[in-house]
Amino acid sequence: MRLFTTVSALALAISAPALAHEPDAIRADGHAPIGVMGDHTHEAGEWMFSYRFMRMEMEGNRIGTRGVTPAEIVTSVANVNGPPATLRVVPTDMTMDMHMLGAMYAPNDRVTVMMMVNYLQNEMIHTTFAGMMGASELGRFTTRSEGFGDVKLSALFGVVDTGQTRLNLQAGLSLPTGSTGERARVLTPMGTTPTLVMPYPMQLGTGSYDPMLAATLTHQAGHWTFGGQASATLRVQDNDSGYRVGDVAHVTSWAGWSPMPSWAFFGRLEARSQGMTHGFDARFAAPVQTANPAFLGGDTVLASLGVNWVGQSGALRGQRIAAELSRPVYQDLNGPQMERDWALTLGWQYAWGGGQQRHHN
Ligand SMILES: [Cu+2]
Repeated sequence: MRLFTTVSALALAISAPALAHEPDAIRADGHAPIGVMGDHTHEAGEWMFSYRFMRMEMEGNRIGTRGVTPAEIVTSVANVNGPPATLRVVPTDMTMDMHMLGAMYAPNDRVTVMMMVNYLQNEMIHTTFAGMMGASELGRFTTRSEGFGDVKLSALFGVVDTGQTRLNLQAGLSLPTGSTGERARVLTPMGTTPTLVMPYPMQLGTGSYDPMLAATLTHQAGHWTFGGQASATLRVQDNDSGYRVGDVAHVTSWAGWSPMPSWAFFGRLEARSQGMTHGFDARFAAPVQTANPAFLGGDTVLASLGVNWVGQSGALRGQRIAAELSRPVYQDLNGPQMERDWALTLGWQYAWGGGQQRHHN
């Protein structure tokens, strides 16, 4: 009985409407974990500027759900660009750094427009195997690509907003501003080092106008917040290089706990499915898996932990800082393909203008 009383008192203390006593408080859980885009809208006249940095590490390879070694790849996987009959070069590590600048503006309470500009830095480490067959290592080399990616424009429509429950729909377009012709020096199985156009994963853009659609539902209940988002990016046209990157379907859901308005802690699951690349770019003629359009895409499930902080007073009021770390829990890849290891996203967001920052409460 005493335990029950204690638990009740504790529950009451936790669920006490502390937030209601601070009508001016800005809630950290008013935004989704930083890895989610387009989760919230703004009120008429409000602007938001954001910067996100994401580092993603990939290490090792798999075919489907099974890990494969470089030696196994170069002795068993056919080279569609042959001869040689099998692949001779294997990527082993990749680091992707993405700097994302975002701007949001709400011309009215119903519509928020959003623009995102990415600057990408990719690095891929490869092992080259000597000659036309066998698994004798010749050497290693690293390729790099860097530059602006595809600019994304979209509009968010607030469909439901009860204060606690919100639903928004997003429609957008990814513009082909990122290069599809990045080159790098490689080490061939014959020991030569020509400069070639790099295969699909090292290019900075898709080369096509890609429509994007999303729906996001969030619900706040006391110190808890729940959210879910489903989105799709469609590749509806071949690019000038003769190929079309696979469509992406994506769902994610999260739960957040906010012990006080300034802080929110999140757990999130994310599933992503990408189709194979269609068509073929004849410039990518190397005996490496990344030059085969059938070895792109697959299904991935990620689990993430995140934290949001928002300043309440003075110059820090409305400044948001957030971090999210993700690890894959399931990967079924059209492979051989490099597998994800971990990703870290850091972000800063600031909104101003408008009225009482209704959507940031
Ligand atoms: Cu915003």
